[in-house]
Amino acid sequence: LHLETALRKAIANNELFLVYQPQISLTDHTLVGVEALMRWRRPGIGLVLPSVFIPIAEESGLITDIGAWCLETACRDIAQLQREVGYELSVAVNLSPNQVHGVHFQQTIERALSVSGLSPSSLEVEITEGLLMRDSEETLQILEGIQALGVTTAIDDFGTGFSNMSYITRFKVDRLKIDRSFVSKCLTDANSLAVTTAIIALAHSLNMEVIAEGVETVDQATMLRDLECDSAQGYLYSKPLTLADVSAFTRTLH
Ligand code: G
Ligand code: G
Ligand code: MN
Ligand code: NA
Repeated sequence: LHLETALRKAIANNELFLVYQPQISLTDHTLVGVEALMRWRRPGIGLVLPSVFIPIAEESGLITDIGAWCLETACRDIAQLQREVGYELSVAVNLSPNQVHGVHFQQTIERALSVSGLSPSSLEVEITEGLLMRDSEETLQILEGIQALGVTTAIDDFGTGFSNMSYITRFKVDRLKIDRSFVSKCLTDANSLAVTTAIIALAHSLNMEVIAEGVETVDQATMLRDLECDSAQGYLYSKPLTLADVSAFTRTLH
């Protein structure tokens, strides 16, 4: 409850901020996008990670306001970054299941796009398999509503959720994100390599893009490129950065 009270004040007090992790094309090594990751700097305490405060935000209902703040901030920041770098890179925002099912979710997305001026095609929302599995009809309608705006969807941590993939034949996902638990072992564990290979084949056979998460070594990146994975993110390229540092990062790639 103590933490919930503090979190309630965090938005108004500007204690929340976003960092952005670069996503790199495995074919031409350009920066294709960034994933927005939330952080909370608590006065007198220090940095609090989302694994700690997102569950509290979900249980308390604060996720609606925090999620709206995140969407709007990410869209404004990336619209500014696009003006600076002069090309269209995308931003991926993580969604909580409760946020998607909250009232006015579609308006929240529309508002973030309109106040920022960001092109809808530059916004990607990351959802979990769990969201697609529960009360599917309503969920699919909400997601199709935001896709109709031009926003794209990605399934986060793909391969770690439930094994029922029937949703994939019902809903046109734009991108799969291979969970880093497979990526980190794809050179040392035959089963992880088999799963990684299968996810890439599944994505491409359904006309989806595929990105590998948690790429830490050149050998992993080379393997993923050979498997025709489209893009990658991970400490090999960059940890999550402030907006100013992303801008500087783009100048190091050529
Ligand atoms: O960067 P990091 O270790 O902090 O992120 C951990 C996890 O927290 C991410 O995998 C992501 O699922 C979740 N997360 C980060 N930012 C957000 C956010 O803005 N909204 C939601 N719902 N989850 C987030
Ligand atoms: O949304 P998601 O759960 O995928 O968030 C990504 C998380 O993974 C963040 O917490 C981020 O800091 C972390 N991360 C990003 N790149 C790497 C990496 O190369 N290795 C490891 N171990 N963690 C990473
Ligand atoms: Mn994510
Ligand atoms: Na993930």
